[in-house]
Amino acid sequence: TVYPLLAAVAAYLLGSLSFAVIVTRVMGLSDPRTYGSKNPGATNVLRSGSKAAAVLTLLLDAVKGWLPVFAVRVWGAPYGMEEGTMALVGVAAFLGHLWPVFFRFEGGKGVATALGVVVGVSGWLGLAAGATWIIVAFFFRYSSLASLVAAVFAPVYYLIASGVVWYADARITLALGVMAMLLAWRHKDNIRRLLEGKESRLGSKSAGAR
Ligand code: NKO
Repeated sequence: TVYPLLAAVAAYLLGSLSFAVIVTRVMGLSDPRTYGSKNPGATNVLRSGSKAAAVLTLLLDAVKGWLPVFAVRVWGAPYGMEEGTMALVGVAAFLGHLWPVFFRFEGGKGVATALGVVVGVSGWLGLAAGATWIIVAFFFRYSSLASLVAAVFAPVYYLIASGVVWYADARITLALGVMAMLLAWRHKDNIRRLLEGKESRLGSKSAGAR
């Protein structure tokens, strides 16, 4: 049937809503693509000084990853959509965030949206990935490093818990792996700065990266 394809297109369009840009625009703050790391993401919005705008960006960018996965889980069955389509729409929303059709295909790094997708797959998995991010961020004070470590561990947690908490679905596993790899690739400048000791720390008053 054509339903999974329609759902994927809808998820991609939803993912294309770059909330870092939208939230800052609505709140009358400057465009995050013009300062700091230039990344339209919650971390860079935080560099504007507005915690409220950063939290709102994180929340909305996560919701757009979670909603399509959740919707397929709850309403998909009568249309023949299950795990495979959940994986598909999750990746579609993630790709929308990275390459948004509404913003000249210049999007973010996918951390918050991937978190939303992971929460949609399993609240426990989301909790584990989120806790990983928080622990790394707490000890090292680098948002990017925390994101990279959490992204590597998310598929690992999913596989470890399979057979214990659930049976790993190959398509969900693939979706997590693809998202983790694209997320890491989008952090290549961050990785270089981390290695050079030039990455900006969370809460630092410096202008940020670059
Ligand atoms: O501006 O380049 P920057 O320093 O801003 O930003 C680097 C940063 C970009 O990401 C963000 C979003 C911040 C979200 C914080 C809470 C995240 C909890 C993450 C769990 C990640 C799960 C990934 C699963 C992958 C399959 O990195």
